[in-house]
Amino acid sequence: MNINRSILTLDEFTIQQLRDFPQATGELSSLLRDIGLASKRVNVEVNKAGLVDILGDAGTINVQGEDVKKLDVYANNQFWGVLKHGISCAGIGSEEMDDFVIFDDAVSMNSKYVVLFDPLDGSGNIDVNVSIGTIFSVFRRVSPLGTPCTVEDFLQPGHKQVAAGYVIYGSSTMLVYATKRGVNGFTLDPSIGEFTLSHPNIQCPPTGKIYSVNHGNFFQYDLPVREYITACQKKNKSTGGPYTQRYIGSMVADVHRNLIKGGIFMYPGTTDKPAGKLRLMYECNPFAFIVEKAGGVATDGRQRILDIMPESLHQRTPLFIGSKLMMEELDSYRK
Ligand code: P6P
Repeated sequence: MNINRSILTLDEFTIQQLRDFPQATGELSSLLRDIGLASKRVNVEVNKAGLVDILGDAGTINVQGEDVKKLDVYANNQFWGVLKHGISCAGIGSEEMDDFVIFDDAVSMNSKYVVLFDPLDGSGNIDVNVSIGTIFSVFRRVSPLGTPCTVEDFLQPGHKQVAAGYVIYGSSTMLVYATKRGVNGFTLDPSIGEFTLSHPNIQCPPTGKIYSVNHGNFFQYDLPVREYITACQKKNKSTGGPYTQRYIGSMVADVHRNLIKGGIFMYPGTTDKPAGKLRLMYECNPFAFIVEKAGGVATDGRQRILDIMPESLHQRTPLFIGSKLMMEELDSYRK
């Protein structure tokens, strides 16, 4: 009997990957399924955020100095819970928590991975019903199994990531993750409550017509960035300009669109904030890993994002990420 397996769920896909690589222990597959479960729980609350008293500020201020909204806290706790009670994670780092958290039970201390995440990025958009997202990054720990995880397990350069991904809570809910084997996208099918493989082997188009940047900071960007942005607005037979400017103000939504359609997303440093706004460990590193695995490029304006040696959990970096040829065009303004 020919069993139809054209539409694999996330669980079936990760288990299939396990069958294809028998030497794998299954911990990473299990970790990705745990993240999928937490995402489904967050999705339920995000979808009804406008209906219950979960909106509004939780009254606390997070380490970024931003008002924390209740949904942020709820999302943070969902990922914390599944990762702590799974079999794959020795500890977590989160945008919502000042320091990393060690899982000190025996099973967790014997787990191979640590996870960094932004539980609900773009949370300022929650109240106005704009797409928001979760971003996660997975490292193999460098400290000995059987001992508590250490800060060195988290502060690894991005090219050491084992997996990275994001969930976008938008017109549909999608989970996209990358491993060394490639980038795959799963769309939540509410009829069965499962993420189903909808975007196998995602490739970032080598060029595109979309540039994403906050024009309000234009005069604070350095000259090469200002010259490139200006060029994006001009007719140009060789590059197909003028381009279209699209900027939602929610990183997951902006980068996801450019990953699928082609484009460039920029959050440059400014005169006020030379390091930019976006965080390296749980925003820029995961997206840089994903976009590079899909054939794109990600830099801080000088070096690969994935080559940056981290110094602290919440450090920021300028970010330029997207289609290879558009990134090369941007670089030509720096030379
Ligand atoms: P700005 C959301 O707060 C966020 O961290 C990213 O999701 C988004 O890309 C960026 O900030 C938007 O920042 O300064 O342009 O409003």
